[in-house]
Amino acid sequence: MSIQSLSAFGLILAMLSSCDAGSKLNHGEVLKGDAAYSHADAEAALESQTVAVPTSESSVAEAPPATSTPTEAVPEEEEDANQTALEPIPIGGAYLTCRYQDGQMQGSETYKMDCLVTQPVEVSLLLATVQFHKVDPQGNRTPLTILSQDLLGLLWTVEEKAATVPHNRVQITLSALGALSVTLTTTITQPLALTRNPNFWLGGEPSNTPLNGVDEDCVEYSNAAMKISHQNTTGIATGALGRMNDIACNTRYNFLCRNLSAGANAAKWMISNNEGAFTAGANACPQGYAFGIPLSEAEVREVNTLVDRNNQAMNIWVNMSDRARENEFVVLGI
Ligand SMILES: [Ca+2]
Ligand SMILES: [Ca+2]
Repeated sequence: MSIQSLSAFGLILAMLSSCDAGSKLNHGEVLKGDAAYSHADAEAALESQTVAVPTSESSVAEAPPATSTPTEAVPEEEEDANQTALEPIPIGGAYLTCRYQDGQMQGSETYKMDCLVTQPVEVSLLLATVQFHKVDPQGNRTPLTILSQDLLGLLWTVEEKAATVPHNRVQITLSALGALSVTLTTTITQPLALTRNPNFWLGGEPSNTPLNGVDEDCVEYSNAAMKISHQNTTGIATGALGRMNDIACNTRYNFLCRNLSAGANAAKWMISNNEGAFTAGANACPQGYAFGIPLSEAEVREVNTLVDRNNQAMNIWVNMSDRARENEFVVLGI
């Protein structure tokens, strides 16, 4: 059978037959904005990219961390003699990569990412139903909106609401004939970089004012009393919602924690009991919560209400920094 003429049904059969039923594959590569690839990228992303090929949509499985290199994972007969360093590595099955679009404004209600399904053969998806989901750490799935799709390039632009941005797993489910389906899961490895929204920052911030040679690369969040103190100290007024300031990452604060389950009975936001430097945020929050940051205007109002319960001037850490690249503030996924 000609692989190039496979329908969506054939694609799914091809996927399922490319591995033992119920088995788990580990593949990975980085989706570049210009669709260029390299072996180095693929190997760098390998540990965090997973592909799960369940036997039905209701039995989505998560692959374990990769333990082999892409080269080792390639069956001999599927290696492509024409492959170059700029092409995806053929690995015997499809896999998903997603990347947030650049230049998105902090405080947007929705955020966009580009997702690519990569596979070593050209197939048609014209008959398939396609669904995208964001997956939280408990496995709860929230559907994403498909804004555009390129079925020949297997490239989709999808959109999510701000509340699911902290979750960094994305799934695509391809279904055909109402029966067979394949779900591919990926973990977003590139953080969401945001265009700074001045309404969310204290007046004159971020300033990156180095102290003793240490840059200000992590973001503190002020309550109302601290905001007034900042205004009095600097003489620069702050807008109604502005609470953020960049400060040295080794400062010690408590952490903002976000509830990981949408719709849970527990509070959506809380402040950690323990304090620490910014890098301690990954382990600072109790079970069911993770180091977070308000992403929409509505969430900023929620967090302002939380921190303003304390009448004493105080700051807490929120999960944003420009440590990797000066003045590029990014949100790390959970
Ligand atoms: Ca900085
Ligand atoms: Ca500052």
